[in-house]
Amino acid sequence: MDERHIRNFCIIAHIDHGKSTLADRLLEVTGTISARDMTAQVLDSMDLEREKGVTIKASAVRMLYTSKSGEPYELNMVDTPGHVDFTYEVSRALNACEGAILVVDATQGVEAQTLANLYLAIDADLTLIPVVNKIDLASARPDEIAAEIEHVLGTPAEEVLRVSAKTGIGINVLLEAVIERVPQPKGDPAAPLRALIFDSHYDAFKGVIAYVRVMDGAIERKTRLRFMASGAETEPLELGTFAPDMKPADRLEAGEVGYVATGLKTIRDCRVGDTITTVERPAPEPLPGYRPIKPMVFAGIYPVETDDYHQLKDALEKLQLNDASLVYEPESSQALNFGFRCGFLGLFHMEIIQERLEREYDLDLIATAPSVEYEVVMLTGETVRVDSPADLPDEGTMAEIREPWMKVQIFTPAEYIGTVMDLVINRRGEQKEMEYLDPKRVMIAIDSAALRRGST
Ligand SMILES: Nc1nc2c(ncn2[C@@H]2O[C@H](COP(=O)(O)OP(=O)(O)OP(=O)(O)O)[C@@H](O)[C@H]2O)c(=O)[nH]1
Ligand SMILES: [Mg+2]
Repeated sequence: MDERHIRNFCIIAHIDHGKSTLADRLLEVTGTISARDMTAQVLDSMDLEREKGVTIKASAVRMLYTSKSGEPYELNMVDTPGHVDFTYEVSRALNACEGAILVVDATQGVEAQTLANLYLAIDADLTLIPVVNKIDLASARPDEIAAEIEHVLGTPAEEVLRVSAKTGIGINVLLEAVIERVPQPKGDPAAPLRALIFDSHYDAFKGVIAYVRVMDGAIERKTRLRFMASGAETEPLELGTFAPDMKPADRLEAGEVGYVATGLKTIRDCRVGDTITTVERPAPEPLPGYRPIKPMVFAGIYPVETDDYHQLKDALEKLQLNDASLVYEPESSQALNFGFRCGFLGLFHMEIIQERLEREYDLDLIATAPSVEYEVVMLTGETVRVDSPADLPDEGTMAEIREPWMKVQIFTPAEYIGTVMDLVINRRGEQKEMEYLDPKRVMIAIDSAALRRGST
């Protein structure tokens, strides 16, 4: 479709503010999913997501919509997770879009991940559409929350949309706002192909499936493709869009989002963040790609049965395709034999990875106690980083051991200052600054240890 009629946007918010439910309503109003096939949070398709009631994976889906003025539009939407441990999913999704719907719960207001995700979206230069959700609830404070959004974002409170993702109030107005406010994609359809891989998964028959946003040019079946970073070449087995299941198509054009079934069985050949171009007319420069992620929590993962080591290795490789924030390297321990040292974004991320490995790859695993990365200054003056107790140098050779500290800003109603400060001190925090934002709200800046003493 012509880029003038394409809009690419994602939905971002703090955890549980109603992103996936809002996505449900958009899918319903656009007729992408019929009322009969609709379930609550339909894009949370993984068993784990449904059991825990949280989104873990970002999901992309294409919707067709005819605007009030009668024009046909193609809307590519990405629903993102709100939990801080899955923030890498959000940051990658943002690079596939020109706009973001920022959802704020009308009973909760602006929270930590609202701000964190907002800053990511501003960094990625996206147009924001702030929305107050859950206005159907008796305890909703839409006017107050809209004023709060005006305060952090600068969008006048009257331009902040008000919706109920549960009952469907305000959804049509929101769709029109997406078309009006989100800019069209600005790729060059005539230029050599450049498509950004923002996610992927492994399919036993079709090999690595790359989720792509086509920036310039077009992908067609029977064109030979090249992965610019890895240098691998392949002819795609299938192309298509997410509807929300994979639906084959003949062509993906500049501005569009979809998938390429690469047929590649070697996982290293197709990496998230790489740029796809054609062999015949390669693009001179790849797209910027992604910043590598910095893991915060480390643990060893070992198979219960030593014989399952190779199966675990294979499983980690495949899972990493679907979760680019997982890092791992081989490790051995006297007690547990051969396994892997894995890095995670947080304890919840660690729990999810372990569960996914056990369920999706049918493995029995043991995980060691999680720890953080320490910096050891040696007597020689050299600094080494240690993320496993087994790698700690001899005591006599170390001058100092440093642990990770965080700079934290806490926003709280003034009446909770006492309780919050108790918590801070409990976690070895040091207060650096306290500022009244208004007579009722306070910002406390602290430096704090990343882990509580005794928690590892
Ligand atoms: N009353 C009411 N409840 C809502 C509304 N929107 C969402 N909810 C409820 O809020 C809870 C969280 O909704 P989700 O859509 O899963 O929230 P989310 O932002 O996708 O959550 P994560 O993806 O885990 O960050 C669910 O119990 C929804 O039913 C709304 O407009 N009104
Ligand atoms: Mg969700």
